Amino acid sequence: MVRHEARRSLKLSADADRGRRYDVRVTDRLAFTRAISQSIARCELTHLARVAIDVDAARAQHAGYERALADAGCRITRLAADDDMPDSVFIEDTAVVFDELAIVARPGAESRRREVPAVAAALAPHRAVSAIAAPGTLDGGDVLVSGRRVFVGSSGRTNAHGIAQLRALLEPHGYSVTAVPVSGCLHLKSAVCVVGDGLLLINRAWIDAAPFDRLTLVDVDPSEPFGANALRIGDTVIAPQEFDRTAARLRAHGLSVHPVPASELAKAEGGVTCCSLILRGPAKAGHDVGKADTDGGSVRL
Ligand code: CIR
Repeated sequence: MVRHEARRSLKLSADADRGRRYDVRVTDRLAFTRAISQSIARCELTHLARVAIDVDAARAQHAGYERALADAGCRITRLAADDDMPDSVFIEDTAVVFDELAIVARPGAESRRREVPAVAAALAPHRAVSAIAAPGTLDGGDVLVSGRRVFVGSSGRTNAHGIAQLRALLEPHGYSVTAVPVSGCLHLKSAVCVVGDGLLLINRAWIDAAPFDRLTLVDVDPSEPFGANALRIGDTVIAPQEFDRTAARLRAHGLSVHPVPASELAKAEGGVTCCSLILRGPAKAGHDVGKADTDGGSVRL
């Protein structure tokens, strides 16, 4: 199957009825997403004032995001959530996945630690799973990977123990781990994200660019400070449609930008990287993590 045909079939799959299983297609990426909790109004907030979130609008935008993931070649599994997980949709923070292993995080916000077990269970069929342990804390939003270089934010959510544990897990696999102080924003990836091979999108007002030597930096438009959070999948960069000036800068670098509406979850301090965990490599043949989406299980789109 040629690639555009694979993408088309994936899109059709994503548009199919919820809960309907589809055949394993030609794809080299899995994306785990998680449902938006009915209790998202009680989400953690650090830098923003609380404003009302329209849950239906947020879910519609999230569905559009999942379609963008499918268009980029991902096979999607959406995990279920519950009222005791207001921030469940921000699945990125619960784990970091490498080709060699998955590392289950220990989120810095205590309210978010109950999100972790279901994610660990979903990843277990695909990777050897290690975990950050107390007193370590680590949010996946603080971990940026560029080739074998891993940058980890030292932030309000990720502490020195978490960083040391991450380093100990990754160095045997040939990764370098560099700690980067984060103070002006929630996570490292609020301020800087990978958008291409050796190419970062950055808001230098929020992060010191010095650690990112030997990488090419694209600056966000100064009027769009939240624009640095973009999700690169293969040749596509999924980015909030609200930040069209920054998108123009990415396109000027030859990148293909897929804009998605992301304004509702932005009120919960979430961006586009936060809403998925992307794994390279096909699922194990015959493996099935799909189930109902209302009982703590998951549903494949
Ligand atoms: C939180 O504060 O944990 C959530 N309200 C937002 C998390 C966003 N996640 C991310 O940037 N990786």
